[in-house]
Amino acid sequence: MKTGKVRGSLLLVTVLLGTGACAGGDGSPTKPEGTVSPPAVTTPAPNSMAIKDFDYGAPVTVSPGAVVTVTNLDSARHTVTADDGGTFAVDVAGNGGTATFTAPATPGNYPFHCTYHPRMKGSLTVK
Ligand SMILES: [Cu+2]
Repeated sequence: MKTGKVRGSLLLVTVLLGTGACAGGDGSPTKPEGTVSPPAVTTPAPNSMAIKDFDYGAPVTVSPGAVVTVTNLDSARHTVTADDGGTFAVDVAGNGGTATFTAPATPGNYPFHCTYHPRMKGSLTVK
């Protein structure tokens, strides 16, 4: 008897919005349509980040003082701890646990890490 944890069916919507009128010339690769990739990494909602596979994902940009929601999709517990030690620090339980912290009021770039897994590095931009 299995209790499947069915989550993440709303992840598909964000993916579809990514290909629009990109007039840039940065050479971003275009995925062929019809290729169904697993819902592994998606763009998180504003003021939120998701930890998955011991990875914080893309750098997150928030407004000064914003409340940032962290979701931990791993089974292991993680933290989001500012490298300076005091600006912000939050402990996030595994298996879909969430926590929030308040972004710094001063614009800037704030690198952070996981205290349990020091090789985990992330970056928060406040502007
Ligand atoms: Cu960790």
